[in-house]
Amino acid sequence: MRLLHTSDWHFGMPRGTDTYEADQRFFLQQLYEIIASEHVDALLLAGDVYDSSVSNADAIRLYNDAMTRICGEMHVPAVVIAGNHDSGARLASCRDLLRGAGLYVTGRLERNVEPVLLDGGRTAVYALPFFGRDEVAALFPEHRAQITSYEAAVRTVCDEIRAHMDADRCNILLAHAYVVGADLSESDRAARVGQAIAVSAGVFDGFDYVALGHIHKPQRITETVRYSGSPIQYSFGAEEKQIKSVVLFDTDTRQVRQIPLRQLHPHRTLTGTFDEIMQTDDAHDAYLRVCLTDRYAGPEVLGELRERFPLLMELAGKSTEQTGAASFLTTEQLRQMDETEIMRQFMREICDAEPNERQLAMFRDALMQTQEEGDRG
Ligand SMILES: [Mn+2]
Repeated sequence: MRLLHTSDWHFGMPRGTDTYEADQRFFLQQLYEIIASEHVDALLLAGDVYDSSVSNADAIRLYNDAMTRICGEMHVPAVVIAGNHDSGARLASCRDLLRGAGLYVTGRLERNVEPVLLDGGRTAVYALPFFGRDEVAALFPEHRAQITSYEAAVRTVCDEIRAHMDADRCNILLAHAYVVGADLSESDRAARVGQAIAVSAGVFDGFDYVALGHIHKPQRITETVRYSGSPIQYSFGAEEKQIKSVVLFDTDTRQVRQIPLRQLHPHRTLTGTFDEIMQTDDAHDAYLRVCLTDRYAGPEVLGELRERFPLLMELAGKSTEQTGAASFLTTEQLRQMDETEIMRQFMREICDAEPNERQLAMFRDALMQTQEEGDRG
């Protein structure tokens, strides 16, 4: 059978004062076409359906429309897990009822992971939502002493599945996790801060295909472990160059194929003098950030640029250093910063101010707690 792997839809993600809804609808249209033209038998959605655990009405409508179309009208079953951005309880509401409609949602980790059986029982999908180390320790009290790291927690869960798995089936694992060595983008900042929950790919040994979510760049980790990546470019920098895609996995041939997705509005950075940038004539459809080399990033300049480029999202000029306005970090820079530096940078970008001592102390407390508990960072 043919499984389509996707993740990190992030419905409801803000884009300045606007949203990505038009981009997300454009993606869904392509998804429906791919499901039909590639004769997809089931959809695997590896978490971060929503951008926020308190998703707004527009985001919920988008998810509702997608699942109604895929499961209800196209009669293609979908297996969905909650990511760290989702509220597992909300996502899995009415889950028993929805199974009857071909929508299999897992919001919370359970000790006995019952697989979703497809293709007359020839394919088994084990669906693991994002979980914390403490949850695993509570579910497996007899292993509590060994669960000293997040990786040990994930291994405990996978060992339990492997112990009950039927080797005659094609065994698929659906999970939301950060695998050591995965290549990050700027929209993965949460993952970078959550280094404490990184696991090695070896914990997923034994499955025929591991459909991962969490990291937004599509990438192959091993022969069988893969990130589909987000369907949409959600940040500037490295993500501008990524060709977003969904992954087709054939359970009979075990072949994997990436199917590229078009972007309604690609992210793009233009660097140059004001005149050079005003003369760029192929950037009208792009979400833009502009770095001026010869002018200050004042309101008049912004107004002029906006008139020519209505989708301008970020502007930096000569004065950036002094005013603390929008700053741009490469993934490489992000990698070299520690958590507190990333937080400082975040405050500068979002609040236009340095964090005070009280905020820094709160952040350190929260960070320490996260690292101790291996909690959702
Ligand atoms: Mn994500």
